[in-house]
Amino acid sequence: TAEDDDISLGLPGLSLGRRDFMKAGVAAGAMGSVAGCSALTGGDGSASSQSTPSGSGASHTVEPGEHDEYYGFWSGGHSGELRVIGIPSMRELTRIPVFNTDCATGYGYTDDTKELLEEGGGYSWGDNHHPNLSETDGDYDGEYLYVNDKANGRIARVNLTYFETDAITDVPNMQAIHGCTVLSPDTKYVLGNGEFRAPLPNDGTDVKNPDNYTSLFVAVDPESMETQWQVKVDGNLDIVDTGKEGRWAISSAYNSEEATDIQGMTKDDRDNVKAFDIPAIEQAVENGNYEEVNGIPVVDGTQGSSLNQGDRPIVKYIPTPKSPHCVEVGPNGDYAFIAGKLSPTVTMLDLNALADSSDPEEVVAGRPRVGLGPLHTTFDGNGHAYTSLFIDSQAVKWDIEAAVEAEEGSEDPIIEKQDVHYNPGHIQALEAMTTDPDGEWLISLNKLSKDRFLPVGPIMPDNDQLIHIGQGEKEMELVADHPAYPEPHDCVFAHKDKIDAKKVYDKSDYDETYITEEDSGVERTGENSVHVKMTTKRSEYGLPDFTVQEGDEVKLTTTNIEGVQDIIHGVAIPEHDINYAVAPQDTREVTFTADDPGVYWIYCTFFCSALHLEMRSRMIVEPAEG
Ligand code: K7E
Ligand code: RUQ
Ligand code: CUA
Repeated sequence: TAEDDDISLGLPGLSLGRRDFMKAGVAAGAMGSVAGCSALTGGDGSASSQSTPSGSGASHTVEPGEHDEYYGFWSGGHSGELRVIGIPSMRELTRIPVFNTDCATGYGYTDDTKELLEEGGGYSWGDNHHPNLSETDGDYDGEYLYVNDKANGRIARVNLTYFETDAITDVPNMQAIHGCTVLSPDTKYVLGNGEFRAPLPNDGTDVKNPDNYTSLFVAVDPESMETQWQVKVDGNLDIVDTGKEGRWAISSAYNSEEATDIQGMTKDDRDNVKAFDIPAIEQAVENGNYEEVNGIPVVDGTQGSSLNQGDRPIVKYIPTPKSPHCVEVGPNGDYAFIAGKLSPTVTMLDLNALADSSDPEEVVAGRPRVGLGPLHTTFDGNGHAYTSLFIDSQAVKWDIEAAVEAEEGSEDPIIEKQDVHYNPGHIQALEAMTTDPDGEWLISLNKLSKDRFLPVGPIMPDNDQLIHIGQGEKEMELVADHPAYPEPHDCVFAHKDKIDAKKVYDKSDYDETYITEEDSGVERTGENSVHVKMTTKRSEYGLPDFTVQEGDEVKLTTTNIEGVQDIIHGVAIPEHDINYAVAPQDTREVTFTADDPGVYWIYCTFFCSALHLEMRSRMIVEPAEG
């Protein structure tokens, strides 16, 4: 845009074209930059046009008793959990606690889940943003889901057989992991972007000089969940996606200025997207070209590094308009799409040209002007890209090949714009991250719902909107609003046939701990410790009562011996902060201290039969002698 057509928003370097100015209020407010700027938009800061199309046609109704076609896995942001939502109905099917504790299931209360959280860093919360499904041959294999914790630099794995978190890795040397993806096509690694620059190691030496801070890129083994290697780079890494052939991981990045405040971070006109050459990095590690920090090989991928000077740099730095946000690689793997955030464009990188080109500008295949505040892009598999516009509050559909043909900055590739409500972050179409997206439905994860729902106090839900995109050339149609508790960032979808959820636990997973009705009993294991074993079934515990001594450490093992789907029993112990679920054929243990003499009625929290209320056991804690 021409200089004189720009109006400064008070941030060094952040300016918008005059005709876009009236739309800018919300973004300005959200970026915390211009006090009082929302007055310019007429008070509430809403974006300009927010009529809901009344057109009907696409139905997302799933009749009672019918199933959805797709699983949607939503990150829960700083709630720490994942949510599973059926598409197209948008019905919430379940939640999967990951970095949080959950009293509905007992996650974080039973010994195994307590240990998982403890060994995974010992924090009580996390901020999950980017859920990723494991892939085989570029398609979802239904085994695992991997998700980052932005807050504490962690990556967790969810087992999709049991819909249960089974591993959390607290990655050394990294404070915040923001971008997270799996390396296509066969999930060789789970990759994470360290967003916050910090001293390496961050142990209190040299804390004052930000020049010595660094941002890391990490590879974690998807099976062992162990950290394999890290690469240090210049600038702050943001989001990452990979090509389809296992060679390139493309990370957006901001703050090439390496400043510590917002003015400094947005000073320059350009930032550098990083293209990580995975086999070249592996080679460097193999050759011993690394420094070991806290047990992890850290390879130097900064611009000045000798590993970046030869014919095959381990990291290529590609200039893009300042502070880009997302990177998504299209279904055929030809292009990476980098949303401009502060630039109204999406930069397309030609991944096929990346290996041979020495001039970074050569790999820019297209740069359409899509609108204000582009954050994320998704794909329908029919040659279209859909980009979310945070400031314009729109989803814009555009033609990928037309954008390659068009001049940089051209609006010609744009096919259609759909208003969303309001201010979208991620946008995801069905199976868009595979080599064969399904089209049909699009979700716009809007950060603000404002007037779309009944007011529920000052903290309103987000608004995830379902948009029909059909196959081919159909117009986009807004079909449903869906309130979401704070705060989903991203979602990923798998066709129901790709997920094989178990209906009961597999007893062999619990060989050593599984107990039968005959095993039910109390065993004194030490002067101050007892092991209580009891089964659960409709509608009784294996022990009607048991007695322990004041001060005993009680280990309580419970097996649900039911073989029937969806018959869950709970084990709640009043005044001991214990409550957990035991699914059919599952075994769980809790360990606690019986500190207070008295009688405690253990009861079942899951409604399991007509006599559910009577499902009770009695823990008797006898006072210590003397
Ligand atoms: Cu754009 Cu964490 Cu994917 Cu949020 S990030 S919106
Ligand atoms: S009672 S089935 Cu909980 Cu008061 Cu209800
Ligand atoms: Cu068992 Cu209710």
